[in-house]
Amino acid sequence: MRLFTAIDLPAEVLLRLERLLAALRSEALIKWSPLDNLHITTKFIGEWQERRLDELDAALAGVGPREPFSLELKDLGWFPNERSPRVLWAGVHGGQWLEELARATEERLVPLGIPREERAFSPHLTLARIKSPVPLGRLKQRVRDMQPAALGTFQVTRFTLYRSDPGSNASIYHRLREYRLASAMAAS
Ligand code: 2AM
Repeated sequence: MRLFTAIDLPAEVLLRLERLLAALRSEALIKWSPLDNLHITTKFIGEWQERRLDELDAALAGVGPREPFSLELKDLGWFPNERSPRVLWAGVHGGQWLEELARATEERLVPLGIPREERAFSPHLTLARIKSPVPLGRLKQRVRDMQPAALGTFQVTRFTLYRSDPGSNASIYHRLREYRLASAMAAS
Protein backbone atom coordinates (compact mmCIF):
# COMPACT_ATOMS: atom_id res chain seq x y z
CA MET A 1 0.00 0.00 0.00
CA ARG A 2 1.01 3.59 -0.64
CA LEU A 3 1.28 5.76 2.46
CA PHE A 4 1.97 9.32 3.55
CA THR A 5 1.55 11.48 6.64
CA ALA A 6 -0.40 14.73 6.54
CA ILE A 7 -2.06 17.49 8.52
CA ASP A 8 -5.84 17.70 8.13
CA LEU A 9 -7.76 20.94 7.81
CA PRO A 10 -10.45 22.18 10.22
CA ALA A 11 -14.04 22.63 9.06
CA GLU A 12 -13.89 26.45 8.81
CA VAL A 13 -10.84 26.31 6.56
CA LEU A 14 -12.49 23.63 4.40
CA LEU A 15 -15.49 25.90 4.04
CA ARG A 16 -13.28 28.73 2.74
CA LEU A 17 -11.54 26.31 0.40
CA GLU A 18 -14.90 25.08 -0.86
CA ARG A 19 -15.86 28.65 -1.76
CA LEU A 20 -12.49 29.29 -3.36
CA LEU A 21 -12.70 26.13 -5.47
CA ALA A 22 -16.29 26.93 -6.45
CA ALA A 23 -15.08 30.30 -7.78
CA LEU A 24 -12.10 28.82 -9.65
CA ARG A 25 -13.42 25.52 -11.03
CA SER A 26 -15.38 27.02 -13.90
CA GLU A 27 -12.30 28.89 -15.16
CA ALA A 28 -10.42 25.87 -16.55
CA LEU A 29 -10.98 22.21 -17.44
CA ILE A 30 -8.27 20.68 -15.28
CA LYS A 31 -8.23 18.01 -12.56
CA TRP A 32 -9.60 19.81 -9.52
CA SER A 33 -8.92 18.15 -6.15
CA PRO A 34 -12.06 16.92 -4.40
CA LEU A 35 -12.50 18.88 -1.15
CA ASP A 36 -12.09 15.66 0.87
CA ASN A 37 -8.63 15.16 -0.60
CA LEU A 38 -7.14 18.41 0.66
CA HIS A 39 -4.37 17.93 3.21
CA ILE A 40 -0.83 19.12 3.91
CA THR A 41 1.63 16.30 3.34
CA THR A 42 4.41 16.21 5.92
CA LYS A 43 6.10 13.02 4.67
CA PHE A 44 5.55 10.90 1.57
CA ILE A 45 6.31 7.32 2.64
CA GLY A 46 5.54 5.48 -0.59
CA GLU A 47 4.98 1.73 -0.88
CA TRP A 48 4.81 -0.08 2.46
CA GLN A 49 3.94 -3.68 3.37
CA GLU A 50 0.76 -4.10 5.40
CA ARG A 51 2.41 -6.64 7.71
CA ARG A 52 4.89 -3.92 8.75
CA LEU A 53 2.21 -1.37 9.65
CA ASP A 54 2.71 -1.76 13.43
CA GLU A 55 6.40 -0.99 13.03
CA LEU A 56 5.55 2.19 11.16
CA ASP A 57 2.88 3.08 13.72
CA ALA A 58 5.36 2.75 16.60
CA ALA A 59 7.85 4.99 14.82
CA LEU A 60 5.23 7.66 14.10
CA ALA A 61 3.94 7.54 17.68
CA GLY A 62 7.46 8.56 18.71
CA VAL A 63 7.51 11.74 16.62
CA GLY A 64 6.40 13.87 19.62
CA PRO A 65 6.50 15.34 22.16
CA ARG A 66 6.20 18.78 20.65
CA GLU A 67 4.13 21.91 21.03
CA PRO A 68 1.02 22.39 18.90
CA PHE A 69 1.74 25.22 16.48
CA SER A 70 -0.10 27.70 14.37
CA LEU A 71 -0.35 27.39 10.61
CA GLU A 72 -1.57 29.95 8.11
CA LEU A 73 -2.99 29.20 4.67
CA LYS A 74 -2.59 31.95 2.12
CA ASP A 75 -1.28 32.72 -1.37
CA LEU A 76 -1.99 30.76 -4.50
CA GLY A 77 0.72 29.64 -6.88
CA TRP A 78 1.88 27.22 -9.54
CA PHE A 79 4.38 24.35 -9.60
CA PRO A 80 6.86 24.52 -11.16
CA ASN A 81 5.89 28.03 -12.37
CA GLU A 82 3.04 30.04 -13.88
CA ARG A 83 4.35 29.72 -17.45
CA SER A 84 4.25 25.92 -17.62
CA PRO A 85 2.17 24.89 -14.63
CA ARG A 86 1.50 21.32 -13.53
CA VAL A 87 -0.08 22.07 -10.13
CA LEU A 88 -2.14 24.91 -8.69
CA TRP A 89 -1.46 25.17 -4.97
CA ALA A 90 -2.46 27.12 -1.87
CA GLY A 91 0.47 28.18 0.29
CA VAL A 92 1.06 26.83 3.80
CA HIS A 93 2.95 28.97 6.28
CA GLY A 94 3.86 27.08 9.44
CA GLY A 95 7.31 28.48 10.11
CA GLN A 96 9.97 26.50 11.89
CA TRP A 97 7.47 24.23 13.73
CA LEU A 98 5.99 22.79 10.59
CA GLU A 99 9.49 22.27 9.17
CA GLU A 100 10.47 20.64 12.43
CA LEU A 101 7.45 18.27 12.40
CA ALA A 102 8.26 17.22 8.82
CA ARG A 103 11.93 16.77 9.68
CA ALA A 104 11.20 14.76 12.86
CA THR A 105 8.77 12.50 10.95
CA GLU A 106 11.36 11.90 8.29
CA GLU A 107 14.15 11.16 10.79
CA ARG A 108 11.95 8.68 12.69
CA LEU A 109 11.36 6.74 9.48
CA VAL A 110 14.95 6.55 8.24
CA PRO A 111 15.80 3.53 10.47
CA LEU A 112 12.85 1.68 8.86
CA GLY A 113 14.46 2.12 5.46
CA ILE A 114 12.31 5.03 4.25
CA PRO A 115 14.65 7.43 2.49
CA ARG A 116 14.89 11.15 3.15
CA GLU A 117 13.39 13.44 0.49
CA GLU A 118 15.97 14.83 -1.84
CA ARG A 119 13.89 17.91 -2.55
CA ALA A 120 13.43 20.63 0.06
CA PHE A 121 10.19 20.45 2.06
CA SER A 122 7.68 22.70 0.33
CA PRO A 123 4.36 22.59 2.23
CA HIS A 124 1.27 23.21 0.11
CA LEU A 125 -2.29 22.17 -0.67
CA THR A 126 -2.72 20.74 -4.16
CA LEU A 127 -5.86 22.43 -5.49
CA ALA A 128 -5.63 21.13 -9.05
CA ARG A 129 -3.38 19.19 -11.40
CA ILE A 130 -2.82 20.12 -15.03
CA LYS A 131 -2.32 16.89 -16.97
CA SER A 132 -2.72 18.13 -20.53
CA PRO A 133 -2.43 21.48 -22.29
CA VAL A 134 -5.68 23.46 -21.92
CA PRO A 135 -6.34 27.21 -21.99
CA LEU A 136 -5.41 28.64 -18.59
CA GLY A 137 -5.50 32.38 -19.24
CA ARG A 138 -8.77 33.02 -17.39
CA LEU A 139 -7.76 30.91 -14.41
CA LYS A 140 -4.35 32.56 -14.15
CA GLN A 141 -5.94 36.00 -14.17
CA ARG A 142 -8.52 34.96 -11.55
CA VAL A 143 -5.76 33.57 -9.35
CA ARG A 144 -3.82 36.86 -9.65
CA ASP A 145 -6.96 38.83 -8.75
CA MET A 146 -7.55 36.71 -5.64
CA GLN A 147 -4.12 37.15 -4.10
CA PRO A 148 -3.18 36.93 -1.28
CA ALA A 149 -6.16 34.57 -0.84
CA ALA A 150 -6.19 34.43 2.96
CA LEU A 151 -7.73 31.07 3.85
CA GLY A 152 -7.30 31.12 7.59
CA THR A 153 -5.05 30.23 10.50
CA PHE A 154 -5.42 27.21 12.75
CA GLN A 155 -3.64 25.24 15.45
CA VAL A 156 -2.05 21.95 14.46
CA THR A 157 -2.58 19.46 17.27
CA ARG A 158 -2.19 16.16 15.40
CA PHE A 159 -1.19 14.51 12.17
CA THR A 160 -2.59 11.54 10.27
CA LEU A 161 -1.21 8.47 8.53
CA TYR A 162 -2.98 8.07 5.18
CA ARG A 163 -3.25 5.31 2.62
CA SER A 164 -3.59 6.47 -0.97
CA ASP A 165 -5.52 4.22 -3.36
CA PRO A 166 -5.85 4.90 -7.07
CA GLY A 167 -9.29 6.21 -8.02
CA SER A 168 -10.90 6.57 -11.43
CA ASN A 169 -10.63 10.36 -11.28
CA ALA A 170 -8.53 11.36 -8.24
CA SER A 171 -6.66 9.23 -5.69
CA ILE A 172 -8.76 8.11 -2.72
CA TYR A 173 -7.20 8.82 0.67
CA HIS A 174 -8.06 6.70 3.72
CA ARG A 175 -7.19 7.75 7.27
CA LEU A 176 -5.36 4.87 8.98
CA ARG A 177 -4.10 6.35 12.29
CA GLU A 178 -3.90 9.68 14.08
CA TYR A 179 -1.05 11.01 16.20
CA ARG A 180 -1.62 13.80 18.68
CA LEU A 181 1.18 16.19 19.46
CA ALA A 182 1.96 15.41 23.09
CA SER A 183 1.29 18.75 24.76
CA ALA A 184 -2.12 18.91 23.09
CA MET A 185 -2.91 15.63 24.81
CA ALA A 186 -1.70 17.00 28.14
CA ALA A 187 -3.87 20.08 27.69
CA SER A 188 -7.08 18.16 26.91
P1 2AM B 1 1.07 16.49 -4.10
O1 2AM B 1 -0.32 16.76 -3.68
O2 2AM B 1 1.90 17.71 -4.21
O3 2AM B 1 1.16 15.60 -5.32
C1 2AM B 1 -0.18 11.57 -1.71
O4 2AM B 1 0.30 11.32 -2.97
C2 2AM B 1 0.41 12.83 -1.13
O5 2AM B 1 1.83 12.70 -1.04
C3 2AM B 1 0.15 14.07 -1.96
O6 2AM B 1 -0.13 15.14 -1.07
C4 2AM B 1 1.43 14.31 -2.69
O7 2AM B 1 1.73 15.65 -2.91
C5 2AM B 1 2.45 13.79 -1.70
N1 2AM B 1 3.71 13.38 -2.32
C6 2AM B 1 4.93 13.86 -2.00
N2 2AM B 1 5.88 13.26 -2.70
C7 2AM B 1 5.28 12.38 -3.53
C8 2AM B 1 5.73 11.47 -4.52
N3 2AM B 1 7.03 11.32 -4.79
N4 2AM B 1 4.82 10.76 -5.19
C9 2AM B 1 3.50 10.90 -4.92
N5 2AM B 1 3.00 11.74 -4.00
C10 2AM B 1 3.88 12.46 -3.30
